[in-house]
Amino acid sequence: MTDDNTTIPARRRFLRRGFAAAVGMVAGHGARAEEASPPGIPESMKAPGADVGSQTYGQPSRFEEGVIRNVPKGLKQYISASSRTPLQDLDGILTPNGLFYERHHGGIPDIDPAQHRLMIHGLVETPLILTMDDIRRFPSESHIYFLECSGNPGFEAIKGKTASDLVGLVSCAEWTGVRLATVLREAGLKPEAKWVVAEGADSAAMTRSIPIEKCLDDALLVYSQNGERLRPQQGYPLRVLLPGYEGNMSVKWLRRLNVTAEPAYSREETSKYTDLMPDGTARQFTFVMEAKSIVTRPSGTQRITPGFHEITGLAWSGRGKIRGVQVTTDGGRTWQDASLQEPVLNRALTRFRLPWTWDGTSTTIASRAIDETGYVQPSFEDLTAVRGLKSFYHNNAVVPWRIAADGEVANGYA
Ligand SMILES: Nc1nc2c(c(=O)[nH]1)N[C@H]1C(S)=C(S)[C@@H](COP(=O)(O)O)O[C@H]1N2
Ligand SMILES: [Mo]
Repeated sequence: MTDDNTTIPARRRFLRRGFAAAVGMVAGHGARAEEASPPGIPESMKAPGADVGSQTYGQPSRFEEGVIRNVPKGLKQYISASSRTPLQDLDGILTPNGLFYERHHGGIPDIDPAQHRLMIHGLVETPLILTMDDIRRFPSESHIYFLECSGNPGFEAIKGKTASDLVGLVSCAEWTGVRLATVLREAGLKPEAKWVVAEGADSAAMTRSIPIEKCLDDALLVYSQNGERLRPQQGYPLRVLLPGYEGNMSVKWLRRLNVTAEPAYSREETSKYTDLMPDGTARQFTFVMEAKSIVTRPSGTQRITPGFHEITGLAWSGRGKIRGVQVTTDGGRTWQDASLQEPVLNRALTRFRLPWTWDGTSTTIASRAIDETGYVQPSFEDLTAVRGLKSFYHNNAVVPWRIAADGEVANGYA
């Protein structure tokens, strides 16, 4: 291979010189960058690379070290804390395990699976205490589902800067485990059984009541996520996964299932995770996460230049599949259908895309999701007209991004 500039058309030569000069200004390595650029031979081709197994558990490229979970400032207390998925940096629909959002109320416990037990008792014929080996002997299933915290974001928290600040408490994974129904049938449900109260083995003793219909439908006891065992942050070695329901009910570090006739009325279903309405009453047991979407690119703090851009983002619904996503590029005057990436899965994140040419004038872009029930994601005005401003949970409003004439993208609410 030769590095003969005379064979390159004049225009490309100009671009190469321009690029090298720009790099040179920043890094002072213009000449070396130019040598490494095609058709030159980069250093990576001149000597063998790192050995196999140099990372026995693989890590992303060192150049991706900025793609990390976002821990809200001011909430950085380990007892009750959260971290958000960097949605604006990810492609596709699956969240890598190291970037899956975290929300925990009592720190992350360190549990030895050999010591861990799951007790099933209450309104059952045969109370059971199961080891992790017992649980893995049941027939298993794998499904791709999203998980979303119902405080994503709270009603007052729409002032965030990035897509992650605004709705980073949602992620999506392939979950493997056993149907909760299978394990409950093994214990034998008594006819009065109406609720199953799940309890976590963390210092928060997170306790949530799950209606029996959900337990006998698609509820899972999960031990693996994206092919490997759950991470400690996600409930290792065992968690509940309730597809489409608010994340809080998917109890992590699961140690107990108490089958009851009544809900437990625990802290997380009375003082928290209820929705105060304008008339002073509260909605309780608001389980399902309604349809929602967000444009992840271009999105807050990014900067675009005039010309072609693919608008892309994520949509999801706790009620089933996404039927469509509409995108506005003119502040809501007109809406166009985005294309949906196959497969469009039940209660999973769905990737949407719309080709767009930005003319360089300031505007606002946004997406709205429509799910298979026909429900349309509301604007914040429409949502608060019904729900008022005293609510905290279940804000599924449209997220607008304002694009300034200089290409800076910012939160359209702020
Ligand atoms: N035992 C236990 N389970 C829990 C929690 C907890 O603090 N303790 N947090 C809940 C909340 S509020 C959410 S949103 C999800 C978060 O799951 P993740 O951290 O795997 O994303 O777990 C739920 N399950
Ligand atoms: Mo949550």
